[in-house]
Amino acid sequence: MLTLDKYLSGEVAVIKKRSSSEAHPVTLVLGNESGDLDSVVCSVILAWHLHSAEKPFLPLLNFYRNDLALRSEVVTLLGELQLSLEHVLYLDDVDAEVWGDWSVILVDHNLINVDTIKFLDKNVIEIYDHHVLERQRSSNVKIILERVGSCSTLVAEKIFSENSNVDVSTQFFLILSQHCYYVPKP
Ligand SMILES: [Mn+2]
Repeated sequence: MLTLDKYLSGEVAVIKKRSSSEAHPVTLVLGNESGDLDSVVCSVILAWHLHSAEKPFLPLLNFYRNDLALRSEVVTLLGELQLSLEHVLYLDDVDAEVWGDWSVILVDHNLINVDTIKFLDKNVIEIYDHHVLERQRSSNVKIILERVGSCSTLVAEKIFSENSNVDVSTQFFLILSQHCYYVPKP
């Protein structure tokens, strides 16, 4: 089993390189344009969880690479867990020609609103979200939408039910993300 650390530090760069040069389709896991901790964690961990050598998945962060530094809660948590997002995809990497037929899973939003990547909306196959539904339901798109405090709760439920061997730092990543958005009832 590929740990999250190994996936992010090695595997992601390999898939990225291969997929940019030839016809090697990838499924993208895309968070929302605020790029908050919930979106980043869901996109990174769900891509890691679904990835296999035969069917590659990559996280696509919905902002530019240089703007990661502005997301202090993401940077702090990555530092604590010694994880790097150097090799994942950002808006800088968008290539409409190569990505034209790539499938997309949306996390933490349910409609692509950013102009640069609007062409990907027709490729959405699955959605995990906790916001109000902005798109028409269709039989081609599987939608998991619950009005919970954070999308990472939905992703955590899926991952923990499908993999009982999630390593400790990945568990922390998921659990801390949920904690950031947990609003206690008054
Ligand atoms: Mn969220």
